[in-house]
Amino acid sequence: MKITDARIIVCSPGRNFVTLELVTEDGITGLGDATLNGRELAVASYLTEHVVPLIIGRDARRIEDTWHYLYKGVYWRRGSVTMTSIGAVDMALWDIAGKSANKPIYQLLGGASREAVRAYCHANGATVDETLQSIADHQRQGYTAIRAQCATPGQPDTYGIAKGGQRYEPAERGLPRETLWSTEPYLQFAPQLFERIRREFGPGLDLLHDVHHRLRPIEAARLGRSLEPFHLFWMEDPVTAELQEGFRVIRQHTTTPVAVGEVFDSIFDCYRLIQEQLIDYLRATVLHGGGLTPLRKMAALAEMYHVRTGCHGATDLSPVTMAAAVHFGLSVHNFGIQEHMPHSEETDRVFPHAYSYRDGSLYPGDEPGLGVTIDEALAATYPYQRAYLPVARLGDGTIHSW
Ligand code: GCO
Ligand code: MG
Repeated sequence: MKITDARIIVCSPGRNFVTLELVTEDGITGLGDATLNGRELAVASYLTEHVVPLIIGRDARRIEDTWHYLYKGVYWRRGSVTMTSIGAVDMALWDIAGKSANKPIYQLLGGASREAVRAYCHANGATVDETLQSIADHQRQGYTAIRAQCATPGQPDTYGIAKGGQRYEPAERGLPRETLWSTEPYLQFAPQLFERIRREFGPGLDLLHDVHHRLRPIEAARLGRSLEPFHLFWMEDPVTAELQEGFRVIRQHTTTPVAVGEVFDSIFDCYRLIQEQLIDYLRATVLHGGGLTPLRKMAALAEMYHVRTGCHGATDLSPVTMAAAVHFGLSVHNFGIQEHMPHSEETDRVFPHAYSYRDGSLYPGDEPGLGVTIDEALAATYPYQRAYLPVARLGDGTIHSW
């Protein structure tokens, strides 16, 4: 089953997406998400200039071989642009495999290990009261696991807070916005926030929190310890993900569970963290982790160490990645939870999909393959618009991790 055509579709229905469409000689199409937030055109060009010429004429059924051909063949291995490109090809090949077998992809991955893919949502607010309100609203929508973020008093630009009642979307059109970050007020405020949340909502609700790579190891250890009375489901990205030793410092001081991995691009980012039992949840995602093929291997290693999955699921991953994550989460034994940040209506109209949300969980639907299509005519009405994630500075002007 030869690949005869490959097209890259760049569109911006509310935010930018890059999509790879592969076509086989018998007319089956496969979709892969290729979106790398803030660096979209680098991936589009990598695919167009360097990957498409390599995959035309290849057998679409040779998923494992194609993955290694693109990974080992590049010589300059890894890096987010390379791995996002390989992830897009891998996803599209699995989509084709599912369609040619006339089965949803989870049926090719060992079948369902559970009835549904439990999802967590985002509740955020400029004040504690707004955050409490947002949690209550999401509980009414059926979520039983909720990520809570709140602006630290005096820091309106705190990570994760939506502006003026809009839905939260970190990338903004134009050049990057500069935000202000101050660690000490945050460390004092976070336990107060979770103390209020537990008081209002009781012990039953699963609570998550994203630190977004902002702390030094000993600061993260202090945060984890101060949050222990409120028994979080996880504390996410407490230190920068590349500082693996930092997780050892955190572990020495606190039992608050730790999640990391949304910026990981291979098993080499996480095998030590897993084997040394320094993390509890692996958040690598199908796309930026290089596709379903390597993500299943990461999950298999994690399973041996009782580390569970928790795939990144922000809106900068298109519905194609979200579908792949739902199929993966339904099938993999050590699934933990799936992030669910619903896409805008514009995005959902461009990418009609079979997966759906109901009562706190995601379901893949019965369509063969990933179960996502792209309305290309509609996509063409939303041309790419340059957008960046914000950057952060400390009060004295020093650049900090955003
Ligand atoms: C999350 C993430 C996102 C990232 C975004 C960057 O946990 O959902 O931290 O909100 O900021 O994906 O592109
Ligand atoms: Mg995060």
